[in-house]
Amino acid sequence: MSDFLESRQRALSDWTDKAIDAGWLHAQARDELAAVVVANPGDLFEIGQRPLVAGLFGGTGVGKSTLLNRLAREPVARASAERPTSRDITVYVHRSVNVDRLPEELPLARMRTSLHQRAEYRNVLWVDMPDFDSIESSHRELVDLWLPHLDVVLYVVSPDRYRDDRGWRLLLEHGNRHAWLFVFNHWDRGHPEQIDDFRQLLRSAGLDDPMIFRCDNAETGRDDDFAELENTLQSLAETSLIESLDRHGVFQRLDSLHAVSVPWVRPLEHTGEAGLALWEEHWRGSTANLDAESRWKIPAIALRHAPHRQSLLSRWWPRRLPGVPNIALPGADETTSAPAATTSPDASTLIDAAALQRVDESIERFGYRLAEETGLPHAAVRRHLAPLSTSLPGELERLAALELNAALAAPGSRWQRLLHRMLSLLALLLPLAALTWVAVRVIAAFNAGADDPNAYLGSNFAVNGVLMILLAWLIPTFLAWRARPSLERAAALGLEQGLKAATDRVDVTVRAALADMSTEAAELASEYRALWDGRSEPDGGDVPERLKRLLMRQTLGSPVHATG
Ligand SMILES: Nc1nc2c(ncn2[C@@H]2O[C@H](COP(=O)(O)OP(=O)(O)OP(=O)(O)O)[C@@H](O)[C@H]2O)c(=O)[nH]1
Ligand SMILES: [Mg+2]
Repeated sequence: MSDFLESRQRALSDWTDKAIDAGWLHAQARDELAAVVVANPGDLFEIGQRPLVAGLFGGTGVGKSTLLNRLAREPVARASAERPTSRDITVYVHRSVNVDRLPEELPLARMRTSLHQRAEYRNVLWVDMPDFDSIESSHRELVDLWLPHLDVVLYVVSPDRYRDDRGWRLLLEHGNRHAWLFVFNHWDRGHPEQIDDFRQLLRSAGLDDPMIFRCDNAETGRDDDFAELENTLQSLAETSLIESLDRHGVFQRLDSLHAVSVPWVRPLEHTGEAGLALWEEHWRGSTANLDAESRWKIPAIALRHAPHRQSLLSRWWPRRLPGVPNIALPGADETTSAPAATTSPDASTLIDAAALQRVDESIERFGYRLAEETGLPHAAVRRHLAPLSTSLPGELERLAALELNAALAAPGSRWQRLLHRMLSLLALLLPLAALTWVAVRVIAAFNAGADDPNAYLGSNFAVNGVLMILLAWLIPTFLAWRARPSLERAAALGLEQGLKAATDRVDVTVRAALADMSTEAAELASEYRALWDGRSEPDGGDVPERLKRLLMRQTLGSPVHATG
């Protein structure tokens, strides 16, 4: 059973390391886990049959060693009026029991072993401990080291010591890890009301019907419960009861591991929705600011991208609309990229260094808010969001440049571009037609002039002809010039679209990072839950009736697996 506990502890420790490395857990979690006492009686023996480990526990001078000597019927432990008397652990055990497998943390130098051959205690290993309330701190340390290894704690009190504070604290602290028997020593000086009072106290601690044995070790002849105590201990030393106690102890220790670790898992659950809702709200505010800060730059940047209007006469049939500058795309291969940029990409779009910094700061601020408002560990949040500050800038610049290039490559609406082309065509065809007509008239007049000199054309025709050709060119050219789509407006539109595309991309990327974070957290949480799968504490029905009286109430049907 303790191997099972050990493997669970190791698995939990691996999980903890993983969660710490991923930033989901603070580094102190390792220490918190290490501080959970998982030592148990099974650690003292080889796997298989083992005796019941019963320890005498109590304040100084309550008569623990005297009681052990009485049980052993021989002076195995030093008992005296000197305070404190016992400085070391006395182990009283049957010769047949192998106690070689002591855990490293138990100091062998501070243990005396007394072997016996008494058949009635064959299955009980007695441990006489020093006083827990000693002025000697080493006594308390020894008690703390041995206590987890006890199946049954015989809490020994005396008439003047049963309300002891420290003993009470230890009882509440370790209550659910052991079976408890209570010995009211010095009964020769005790009063029945004290027993009732003590019983009442134990009830309030969670033991409904505690077993209290009155013992008069001075053997003054007063009626006591020593024989009953002996019988009870011998009956508890049955293999099935020891196994049951063993199982109970292991589950209680698992419960402690669970109790210390379960709060770590809470932030891992439901990370998704809270994060998304907060991001939506946060990014709405950030885009509004970014928009307000960027919009005023549009006219100036657009003007830089629009070439100065060419003169009316410079071109009348552009193969390509004039002056479309290709913005170099960030990240594009130099050799394959579009013709060299007329301006640097940084200044060409609204996504300049300042805007990128704003975005970066906004994501960083969001990380802090997320951690603060949802309780998510900031280290984990940062691990998922931080890479965006390297991957996003290039991508945003590229997107903005792409949108601007696209807008500049096709300025104006389709109809506007068609009208411009038709007018440009007319500006070519109409003067040609006028010229042809004038030429035909000139040739015809020249032919007729051979017979009739009056047939030659006069200066009036010359003036009118020139005027007609001029008008045939001027009117459509002027209209085509007017109808030409504005590159400045196209640039402004492209800049706006670039800004929107960039902010949309930030939104999508952060959402993806949050989704990744959420998946990672959910996987960790489910790995944690899997650690406790198949673990169920014996409920009240599984604990033998004889043991129930000795166990603290809250340990039965503990809420351990409800949360696991
Ligand atoms: N009258 C009377 N004296 C007792 C009884 N039990 C123990 N004593 C005496 O109480 C004194 C202390 O007993 P110990 O057995 O040394 O007490 P302890 O609890 O082991 O003390 P530490 O080892 O110091 O923790 C001794 O002088 C015992 O003889 C009892 O039931 N009645
Ligand atoms: Mg003693």
